[in-house]
Amino acid sequence: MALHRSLLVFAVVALMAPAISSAMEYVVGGDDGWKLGVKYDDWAKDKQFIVGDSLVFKYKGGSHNVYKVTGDEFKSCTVPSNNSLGSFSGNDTIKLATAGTKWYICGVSGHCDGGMKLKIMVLDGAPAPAPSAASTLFAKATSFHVLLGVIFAIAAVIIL
Ligand SMILES: [Cu+2]
Repeated sequence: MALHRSLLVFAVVALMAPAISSAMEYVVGGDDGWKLGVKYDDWAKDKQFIVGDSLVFKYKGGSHNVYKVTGDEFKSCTVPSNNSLGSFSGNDTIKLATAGTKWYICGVSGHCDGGMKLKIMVLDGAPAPAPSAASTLFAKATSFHVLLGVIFAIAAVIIL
């Protein structure tokens, strides 16, 4: 009986572990990447960014860039005189180190006004339980862990 219970516990842990321990890496804009003509509000709205996650800005090198800006600079599309993010390669990874609202824009003339601006909210620690928690959990779980969890759950049910 103790063995069966431990199998169930293992199944639950296998399903939940990725959501607890794995930092996520988000490609900004998904398959579209970082370019003109993408609604980044829409892309960001169903995502929960947690401290330790990363954003990856993908674009054709030289065509765009990424500046981390303040809320005011975001609103007015003001490009700061120096870029805290360093160089631009077209595959720029930015680690979300602190909680709070973060703003990013493209510094190429006209691009921010053209929609290349991203505003996200970064949360401290694991997300609070919410109606969408199950879908978030599922999205965060790798298929390997899901498979592992399902196998152990089925095994536990058969044995019991
Ligand atoms: Cu641009």
